[in-house]
Amino acid sequence: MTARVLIVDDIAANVRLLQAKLEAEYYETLTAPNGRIAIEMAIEDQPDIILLDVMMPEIDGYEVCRQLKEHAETRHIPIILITALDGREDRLSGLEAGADDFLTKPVDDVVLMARLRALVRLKQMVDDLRARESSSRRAGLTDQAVYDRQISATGNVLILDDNARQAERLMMQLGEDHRCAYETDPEKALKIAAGRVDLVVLNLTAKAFDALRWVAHLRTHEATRQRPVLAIINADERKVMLKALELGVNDVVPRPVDMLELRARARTQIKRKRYGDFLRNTLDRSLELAITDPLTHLNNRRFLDHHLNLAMARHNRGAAEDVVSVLMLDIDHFKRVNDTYGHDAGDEVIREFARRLSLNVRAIDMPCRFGGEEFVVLMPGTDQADALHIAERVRSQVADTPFALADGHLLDVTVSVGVATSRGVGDSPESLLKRADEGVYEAKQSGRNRVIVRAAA
Ligand code: GH3
Ligand code: MG
Repeated sequence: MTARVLIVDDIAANVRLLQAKLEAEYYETLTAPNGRIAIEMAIEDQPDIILLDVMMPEIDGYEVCRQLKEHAETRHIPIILITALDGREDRLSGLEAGADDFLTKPVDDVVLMARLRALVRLKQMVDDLRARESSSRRAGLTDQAVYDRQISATGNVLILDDNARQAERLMMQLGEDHRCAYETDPEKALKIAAGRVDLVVLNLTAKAFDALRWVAHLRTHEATRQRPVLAIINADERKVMLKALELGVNDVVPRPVDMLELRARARTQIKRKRYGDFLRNTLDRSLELAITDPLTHLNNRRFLDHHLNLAMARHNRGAAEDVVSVLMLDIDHFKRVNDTYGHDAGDEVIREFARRLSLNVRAIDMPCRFGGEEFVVLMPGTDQADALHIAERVRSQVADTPFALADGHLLDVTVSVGVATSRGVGDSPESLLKRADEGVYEAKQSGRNRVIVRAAA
């Protein structure tokens, strides 16, 4: 798994050193000698990760970080700040500025690579979601205000620790920013983590249970796979730390826990999760819009095509009970409704027609708006006799009760229906729909308000 890394440092020797290390691991590198150029390059070149030195003339690393995180085009790019050893204040300022991680000088190669791998994985997930989001953004669906509210919100934090006293201390500190709960029983914690939890703070030094195994469990279950985990480790247990990162722990804090650092890291993790949630939500919404007709809330033609293809492929594989029928329905003399009562009245009739159609087909049937005043019902596992029966029921439910318009008019509406049933091997969705359409045509020709079956030729 490779990625493009932008290295930002004003000292050329530092740049070359990092560049050599990264290229040896097959990362692609870009370099910038100062903050101003780094920001330009981040916007222009869209690197996957930014390695940013704190100490630089003009604009320092914090300010670069802040600006990158404010910019819509760069805020999704993970930033690793490189600070001086023991630069506790540096690290806190960096995390406050929105940095995703930090490393201390001299940079430990193994730690650098482990952090890079973790961030590249995350970046790929975010990219994937962003690509889909951009199509909904074009459709005007995402709302910056909603986004800002979501990512700045406080979160639900679950603390798992066998040491109740430490857990209470963590609760008090994290409780300033978030809603917290703690658990000492790993089994119970797994169950809670499947619920509305934004972050798990895990004591990896716990003696009463195997914390690494617990992480492995969390990562194998669908409901908890995505939960961010912030682990508390012993500073000198480097192997455990690497194992934890490898298993999917998102971040670590060494003991004794610096509470300010913990709070800052928790905030970063929760923000990141909110961002993912936000992208997923807009994605679901745009998906729904893509297959729904806005006037009737029935599914649209795209949805029909997809499911008709699936249903016919199933029937073509040979099982007789997988037979498929379709109804094609076209409202009679609909143009007259528009011409006489106006287009809005026409819309009302279409909506009421859709409502009656939905009420009179079965749960397994899929009523869709095919276009204008034309509808198709896809009926999986339905033979011709049943399809005919349902078509007749719909026809009479439309014809027998007048449509009441909002302005008080009562309209007599009728519909012509064509019915077609799949023949198995050799039959296609196009040809099935064509036969149903021919049925509609014949119904219109022979006086409308009737159902015509197009039997297999
Ligand atoms: P027929 O019985 O032969 O089907 O006659 P018809 O008048 O129903 O058929 P025609 O195809 O001549 O006219 C359909 C009309 O439906 C034309 C179009 O303007 C109107 N229409 C299509 N979509 C909508 C819509 O969403 N709202 C409204 N109000 N009218 C629509
Ligand atoms: Mg019509």
